[in-house]
Amino acid sequence: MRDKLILYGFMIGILLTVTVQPIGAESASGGSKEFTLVTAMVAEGANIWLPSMIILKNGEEVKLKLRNVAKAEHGFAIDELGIKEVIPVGETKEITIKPGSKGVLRYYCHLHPGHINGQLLVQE
Ligand SMILES: [Cu+2]
Repeated sequence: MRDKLILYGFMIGILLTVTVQPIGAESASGGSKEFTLVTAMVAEGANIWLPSMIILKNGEEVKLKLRNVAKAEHGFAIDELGIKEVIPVGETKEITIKPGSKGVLRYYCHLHPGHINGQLLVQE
């Protein structure tokens, strides 16, 4: 009986390990990178996109899934790449980016000046 319980506990542990995927993790499917970014409020009136930093290679095509779980619509903009999206409450928007030069690009919400910026670090 005790051995069975231990076995069940072990199996549940394996299930959790396999199904829980960290937010922002790159996907291994198809060889292309994919990140999920989620809106989060870190303090009253202070919103961020999580993760707040993404590192990728120059010329690499990356899919970003922008999930807005906040109670208001938020924007997602990267000036250097000509990206300016508005994500309604509860929705997810998929965009593909392909940076053409290395450096640090900021991503931010163009709707709320108080929204804290994130950084896209593009490496050689
Ligand atoms: Cu915002």
